Amino acid sequence: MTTVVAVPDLAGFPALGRTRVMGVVNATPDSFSDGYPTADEAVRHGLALLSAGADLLDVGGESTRPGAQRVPEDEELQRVLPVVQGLVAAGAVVSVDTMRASVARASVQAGAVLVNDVSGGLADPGMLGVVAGLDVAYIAMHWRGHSVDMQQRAGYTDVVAEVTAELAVRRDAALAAGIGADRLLLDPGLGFAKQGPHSWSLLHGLPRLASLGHPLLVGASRKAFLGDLLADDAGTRRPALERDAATAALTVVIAQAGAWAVRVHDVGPSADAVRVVAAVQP
Ligand code: PMM
Repeated sequence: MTTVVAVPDLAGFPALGRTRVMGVVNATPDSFSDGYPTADEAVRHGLALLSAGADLLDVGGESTRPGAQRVPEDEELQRVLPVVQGLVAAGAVVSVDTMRASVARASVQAGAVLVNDVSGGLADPGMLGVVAGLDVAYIAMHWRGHSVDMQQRAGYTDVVAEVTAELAVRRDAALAAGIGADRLLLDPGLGFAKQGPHSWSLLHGLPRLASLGHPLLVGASRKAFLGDLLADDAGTRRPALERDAATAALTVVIAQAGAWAVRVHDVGPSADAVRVVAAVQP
């Protein structure tokens, strides 16, 4: 049987002895699998994810699906802030999914306790310093460029070694900017400048990424590599909304590797899965 690795702690979050489940709240009209364009709809969806067992909610106002164009800053703020405020008021632990320091700052002022930056501080030169000053947890994801052309950057000789090395550079930048080592999470960025085989290799290589010494967050939910794996006999990709069982299966794999959190759209099955994995521990 696979050995289950202990889940590392993160300052400001009580130890649960299991992988956490982060529910995705896309306050967007154009994310790849869902999206809640009004604040009311997004808050309602977040509350449903909490009822389904989410430990925390990740609110984003800018789609990062392959090919996506950037959203103007004021629009991102308008999308995200009322949702962060509504969910914080309802007692949720809220993370903000943004590449912009201004959105991170405003969201933390509205009660968010985690900044999820898919660019690992590369998109906005002000991000790392702002987060350091806010004294909240920070997720640095592996990223090679904006979504509009990121898949052209999916060239690797040894994807696990290269992603580990590139994340080590982002870790060093975050620490140098003053983000506490016990506040920093790392994320391999499945599907971001990655072809399907790269994402599978990274899932296999999670222990190597964990050797960087920081808790890991992994977002596999509904991603294209699952659609390819589950394609029908004619080769048609399984649609995004029909990838949730495979996502839950991956939650088991990711939790067994000792990740701090999985980021998922369909929370219930993953909330069960992380508890099952924890119960199997010796
Ligand atoms: N994936 C998406 C968005 N944000 N953040 C982190 N840290 N890791 C991810 O893998 C990740 C992310 C894309 O999914 P979505 O468009 O459904 O939110």
